[in-house]
Order: sequence, then structure tokens, then C-alpha cells
Amino acid sequence: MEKKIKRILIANRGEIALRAIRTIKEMGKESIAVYSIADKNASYLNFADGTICIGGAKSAQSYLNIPAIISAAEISESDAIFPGYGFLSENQSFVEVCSHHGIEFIGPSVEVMALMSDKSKAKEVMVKAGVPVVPGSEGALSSIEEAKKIALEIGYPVIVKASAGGGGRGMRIVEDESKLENSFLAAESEALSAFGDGTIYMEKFIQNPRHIEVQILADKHGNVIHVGERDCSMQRRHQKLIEESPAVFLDEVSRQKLLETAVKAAKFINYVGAGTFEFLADSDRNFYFIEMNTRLQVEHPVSEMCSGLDIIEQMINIAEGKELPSQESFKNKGHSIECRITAEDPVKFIPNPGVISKYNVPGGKDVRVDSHAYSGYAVPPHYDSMIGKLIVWAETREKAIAKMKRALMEYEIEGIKTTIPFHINMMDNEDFINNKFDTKYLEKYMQK
Ligand code: MV4
Repeated sequence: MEKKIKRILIANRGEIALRAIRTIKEMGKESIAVYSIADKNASYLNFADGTICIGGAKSAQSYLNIPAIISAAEISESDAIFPGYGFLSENQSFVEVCSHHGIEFIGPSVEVMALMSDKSKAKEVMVKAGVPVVPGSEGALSSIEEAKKIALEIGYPVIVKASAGGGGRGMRIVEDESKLENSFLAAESEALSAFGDGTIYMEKFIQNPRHIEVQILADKHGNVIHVGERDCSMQRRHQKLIEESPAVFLDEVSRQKLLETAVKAAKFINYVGAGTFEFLADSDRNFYFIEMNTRLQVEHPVSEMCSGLDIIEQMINIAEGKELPSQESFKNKGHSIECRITAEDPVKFIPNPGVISKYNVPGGKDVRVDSHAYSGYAVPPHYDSMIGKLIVWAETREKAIAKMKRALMEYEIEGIKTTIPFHINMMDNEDFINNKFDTKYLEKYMQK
């Protein structure tokens, strides 16, 4: 059943491409980095064992160009593809094309990916698995009359969501019945034009929820483990800014329940690979499944810092048919925080690409910088504005905040605006320090 992977093509760019190159090298395997014209001078390409240009600066011509990426894998004789996050990482046809070409996609099966990509179907399956979900429609809504009936049962406010959406796209909060028809139709047409699928479902709207997610790993032998939970409530317009592990909002009893629930859910759907179950937690610490991400996530390093595992190494081991370490063989400990550093104005969050004229990275014990940036690097305007992640670990949350503040002060990036000043402010923010925030916090805070 074990199948050795010798050479891995990385179908991504930037910090996550470099992150993958590092682990692949440490595992004694070879990495092939693909790049677009816009990334041709990026220094991380020098660390890969081979590089292939796959097309123009626009993502559609390069990092989303399936024929170009498959050709690159064939030319380089790569036996597997690591997709990272974004781009093709949750693209079902890409997974199928990989398999037709005998290339191992380092991720889950197309079947489970399809199931979880349909958010209302995913919820239906989770109900069958015995996982708590937000009260609402059982699956998709078939008419406005049905929507009205369910909304009356669960009580307003409700939220209508696109089944094909996720991550905050195609949602409408509905305050009362007079607004339901308009919101339903608006969400439907928005979903139809954005995803080509107008399927809508409904949930009770949870006021000021916490966003807590569980990292799981599942191998091809049916073993499933969790790598703890993360609190990702510090967001702005559905962009996470700060993530941490553990979620100190939870008490030990609710945490264990949450982690066991995620493992049970992954087993129920026969999941294979790294995955994340997203939950909303209300103020009474009740948690409800909302969606699953069938890929590696940006914020995975906080789980690595607490567990000692290398999640990409585990993903590759899983793809090779190896068995996971047992849940008992490691224990999450201490506290880890990640700050996403973007090339954006730190007040208005307006993208600010350009050349980095000066770059000094922080260091010291338990400080990790996952970034492809360097002095002289030109941040291209074509992609996500994230230029790196600063991650720290300490025994306690309080010490982790102090370490993060110290590390942020050492992080010097000149020539472009970055969100470092925002993060320095947050490390001094009483509400952040006292863990008194939810997913709505930054909206209120930014208006002040
Ligand atoms: C919700 C919700 C309140 N009630 N669902 C936004 C992203 C997507 N993953 C789900 N989202 C939400 N779903 C119910 N039933 C509030 C949000 C939400 C949110 C969730 C997590 C993190 C930040 C958020 C910001 C605004 C709204």
C-alpha cells in the first residue's frame, strides 16, 4: 500500500511554496516550483530542485492553468502535486485530471471534496454523523414559502447562505419576515452569477460568534487524529488577521468535546488528508459546525508550534500510504499566535504592492517567520497581498503576546506599507489581551 513519492511539484507561489520546499527537502525528496512571469525573480525559486514557468502574471494563465501545471508535472517527472491553499487546492476537476495522469494529488479524494464543497449537503452529512450544526433548513431551500416557514420556526434573525459559497461569500442576514423575500432572491442571484449555482440554505443567525476550527489529519488506513483547535475570530471582512491555538475561550470540557466531534466527523466521511472543521461558538460556548475546508490552511503553523508536528510532512506521509502517529504520541502544549503580514495600509487595509527596500526579520527562541520576502523583493500586484506570517510560541498566552510584540518590533519592512503597525497595536489592545473579542470586533473597532 505504501508508494514512495520522490519528486513533488508545488502548484502554488509565495510563502506557502517556500514552506513546502523546506519540508520536501528535509524529507529527502525533490521539489519542483512552478512560477508565473510575475514571480520569475522570486528568490525562493532558487531553493527548489527545479523550476518551470507556467504562464503569464494573471492567475488564470498560470497558477489556475490546469494544462500548464499538469504539463509541468509530466515534463519534470513529478509523481505528486502539492496544492497549498487557494488556487487549485479545492478544485475538483484538477484532482480528477491529476488522477487521470497518474499523479498523486496531496489532498483528499474528489468525492469527499465535492461533498464538503456543497455547504448545505455538508451540513446534512454532519447531522447524520451526530455533529451539532446551526439550527436551520435541512439542506437546500426549495421556495420562499419554505424559507418563511423555517424562519418562523427558528426565529429571526436568520442568515441565508449560498451552498456553493463559503468564507463569507453569498450570505445575507435577515432581520424580519418583511426582508426575507428580497434577501433570498439577492443571495440566489449573487450565488448564481458568482458560483453558477443558486442553491440557498438557511440558518439561525448567531450574534457575535467566535470562529473556532479544528485541524485534523486522516490517513489511508482509517486513522484520524486532531492537532488541536484554533481561534480565528480576529478577522476583518472575512480575512483572518490573527490566529491562535489553543482557543482559550473554551473550557477543558467543551474543548475535548469539540476535538472529539471533529475526529468523529472526519471518520464518518472517510476523510483522507489534512482538513479543518469550522465551527461557530456562541457566548454560552455551544459550538455548531458550519463548513469544512478540505485543504491546508494559512494558519496551520500555530497548530505545528503547539503539537511539534510538521503538517505538510504528515500530508506527504499520508499520500505515500504511511500511518499517522497516534493521538497519544504527542500532546498540544503552550500557546501559539500568528499575525498575518500583508502589503496593505495598516489603517484602511488598501493593498500596497511595490519594492521592499529594507527587510530585517525577527528571531530568537520560538519565533518563526514564514515568508518569501527579502530586501529588494518586488511584491507583485497580481496576487493576495500576504507577504508573510509571524508565528510565536510560549508557555502561556500572556507570554506569547509579549513575545509577539517584541518580534513585531524587530520586523523591519521598508519601501511598502504593511500591517505590522496594526498588529503592534493589537498586542497592546486590552480587549485582545483579555480575550474579549468576537468575529464582529474589528468592524466596531475600526469605526472608532
Ligand atoms: C454565520 C454567522 C452567524 N450565524 N452563520 C462568515 C464566514 C462563513 N464561514 C460563515 N460566516 C458566518 N456565518 C450563522 N448562522 C456569522 C458569520 C460571520 C463570521 C463567521 C466567522 C468569522 C467571521 C465572521 C464575520 C461575519 C460573519
